Amino acid sequence: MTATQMAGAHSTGSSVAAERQAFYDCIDTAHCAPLWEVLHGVVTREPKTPCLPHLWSWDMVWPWLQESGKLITAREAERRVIVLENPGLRGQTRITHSLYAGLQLILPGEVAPSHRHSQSALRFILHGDGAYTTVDGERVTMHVGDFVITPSWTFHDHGNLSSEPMVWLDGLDLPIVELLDAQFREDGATDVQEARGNAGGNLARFGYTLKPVEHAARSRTSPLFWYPYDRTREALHMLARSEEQHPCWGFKLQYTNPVTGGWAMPTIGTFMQLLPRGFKGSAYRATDSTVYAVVEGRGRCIVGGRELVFGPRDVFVCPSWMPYRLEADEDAVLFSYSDRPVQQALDLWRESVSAD
Ligand code: 1HN
Repeated sequence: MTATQMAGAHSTGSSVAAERQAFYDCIDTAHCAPLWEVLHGVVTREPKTPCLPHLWSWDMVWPWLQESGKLITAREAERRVIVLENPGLRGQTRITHSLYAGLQLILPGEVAPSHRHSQSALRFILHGDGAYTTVDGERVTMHVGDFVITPSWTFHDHGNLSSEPMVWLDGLDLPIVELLDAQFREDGATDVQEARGNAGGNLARFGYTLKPVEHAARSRTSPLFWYPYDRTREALHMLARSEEQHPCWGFKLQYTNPVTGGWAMPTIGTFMQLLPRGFKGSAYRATDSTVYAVVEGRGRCIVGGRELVFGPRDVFVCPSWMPYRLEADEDAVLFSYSDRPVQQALDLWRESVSAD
């Protein structure tokens, strides 16, 4: 007997509902479901993200990072990180629907042991000076404002040979790789990789709009994996002297793979922008939820009826398609990252200016 026959042949209004429910219950037992009950919930007019705007202030998290340094060693934790969880995505280890963010502390003398995984990672240095990361045997010493890439499936360990704590923002494509069920991980043979050459070598090979003649790309990720802040800052200030500012984002540059001109990372777009003192940006929105980290200066992000007041080392997030405005009280430099390369590769990315 079919579900319809079970519910009876003569239908009144309420029996239609009962008939339908009986049908749904019947097909449910075989892992089937009626699309028409959910269609408008899954194909929405506009993005319907659970991601909420939020700011994590440095003044709030820094004491907690220091406390975490007393509770567990970097080696014991493997990575001593306080995850920044979006308030709309609690328990999901992510700052936007598609990306992860965390603040990692490494104390003087500590080692975060070598491993590799399919997830790509970025480090953006917020505090301290002189800790290193080694990526597939190449070591770089990191400074505030530097952007460093750990490409997918490359061994990486971190160490702090300086005399002060170092904190950086980790950005990973964890939720994207999880969505695709493509995750692998492996421990290194030793905790600390033997370093060959130095970061100067990486910069010399790829950091001057030149490349070694024998270079053949092995992955989509930029072969340049260290973008020192002094150069990025200089580029922004030179741009500000020679170009008109954009009404929404001031002066904004994206980090590129110097060999292809494409994104520095295949899954994560990375940017640095300068908002001149007194800047009052027009409203902007785009489909890539964006994570901002403040390098210099103070200002505000007006988003979702809230005012996120920012200063150095604060991290804040603007959700997909929600209009926001940026303002600066003093020259402000903001690093940001999002899933824009993925959306553009799939012809999904949209933006609109003055969306108020
Ligand atoms: C990871 O490998 C690091 O290598 C940091 O420093 C954060 C978060 C989730 C998964 C792997 C690192 C991470 C991570």
